Amino acid sequence: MSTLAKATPFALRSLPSPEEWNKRKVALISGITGQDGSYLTELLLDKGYEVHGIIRRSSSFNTSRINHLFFDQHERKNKFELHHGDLSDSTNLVYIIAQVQPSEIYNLGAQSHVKVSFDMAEYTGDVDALGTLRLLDAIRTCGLQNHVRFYQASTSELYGLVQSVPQDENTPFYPRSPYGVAKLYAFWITKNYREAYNMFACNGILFNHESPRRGRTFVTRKITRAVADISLGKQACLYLGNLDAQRDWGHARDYVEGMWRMLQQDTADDFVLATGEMHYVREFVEKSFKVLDVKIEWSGEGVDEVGKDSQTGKIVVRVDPRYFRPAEVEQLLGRPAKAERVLGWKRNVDFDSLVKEMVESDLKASRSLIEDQN
Ligand code: NDP
Ligand code: GDR
Repeated sequence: MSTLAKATPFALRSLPSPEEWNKRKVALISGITGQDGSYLTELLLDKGYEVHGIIRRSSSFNTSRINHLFFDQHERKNKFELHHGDLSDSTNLVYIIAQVQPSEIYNLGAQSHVKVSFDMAEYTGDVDALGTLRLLDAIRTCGLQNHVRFYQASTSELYGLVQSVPQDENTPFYPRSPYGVAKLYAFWITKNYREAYNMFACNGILFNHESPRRGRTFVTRKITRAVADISLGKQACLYLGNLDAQRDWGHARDYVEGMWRMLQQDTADDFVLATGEMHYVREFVEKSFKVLDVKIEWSGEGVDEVGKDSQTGKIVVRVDPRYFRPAEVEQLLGRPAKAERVLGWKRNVDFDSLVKEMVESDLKASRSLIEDQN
């Protein structure tokens, strides 16, 4: 097919049946440079997919999480391509979809930081809410609404203010941040396009998932980096916000497997992915220090609460109200029974193993930085 014909945005040519189209295994990922995008790319390449990613232009490199996949191409032939784009640019999305002709689209791109969304509410709404609409409409503009399978990165932040735990597909939503509200729109527009246009569009309602590739300002990675740096004498103290928040933390690698499974079903649906276990932020701190044999003793209350190294008596954790949020989500605990039953999905990595992997990875990175400087 000529390049021009391939790039024709409207369905001017006859398409194969959706079944035939789907056999091609061509995936397009927005947010490919993020934590989940990198694990999902690995998974799909392993499964023999041709993978395309939308990448934002940046003045500095933003591909650190996927660089190894480029290098890999010298060893192992895989089909992996990046396209400059942005969820705020409709025309660009139409053009990319027309060029790539994907059989599956994973919409992982987002301003994904809850606290930042209070500072950048309009931008978060534009990218996380309208960005999803733009992508769905780009699929329709290309005439691929009955051919492309669409995954939307929905979130446990939709539950927000706790009404009941555990939370599952039937629990009502009550988002507590501009991020949560934007994702609420994205959830419903995905469902609406499924019902209105018979699109194969799924929401994965994913509870927190972490890894050594987690962004550095999310609480788990902030903790594991600090624990590594404190143990090496590079940092004195870790400053955190709400230590009493509870989260259901899993490993990102397990969760991208669930995303893929959702798009392999006969019918599109929405699924919760979670571990079914909940821990306090404070517990994540304790476990992280424990990996390095440091026991934390807590004293004080509220903003005066501190965590001391029980052996040395040094204060290694303090509360800084700067990290409090205008409205907080106190408790998230998922019930992944539907995903387990229908998708055959199950998390493999437990809480202790997740914490250990993250601390050890940050320790290794921090040590090699010292060696580089010497
Ligand atoms: P990250 O923050 O690690 O990655 C976000 C990705 O989105 C990055 O690739 C980023 O690009 C890209 N992005 C940001 N803004 C835009 C934009 N305007 N146009 C195109 N791309 C953009 O998030 P995660 O990988 O952790 O999460 C993936 C998705 O899943 C997100 O939508 C998040 O909201 C959602 N989610 C995450 C959960 C988690 O616990 N991790 C739980 C539930 C949902 P760049 O690298 O250039 O910044
Ligand atoms: P969350 O993750 O808001 O759940 O969103 P984050 O790790 O930012 O916060 C988890 C909890 O920890 C508390 N907390 C702190 N958080 C940060 N970032 N920094 C701190 O210093 C700190 N101290 C305490 C927070 O108040 C909160 O209660 C993540 C993102 O990946 C979203 O994109 C995703 O949708 C949800 O998980 C599910």
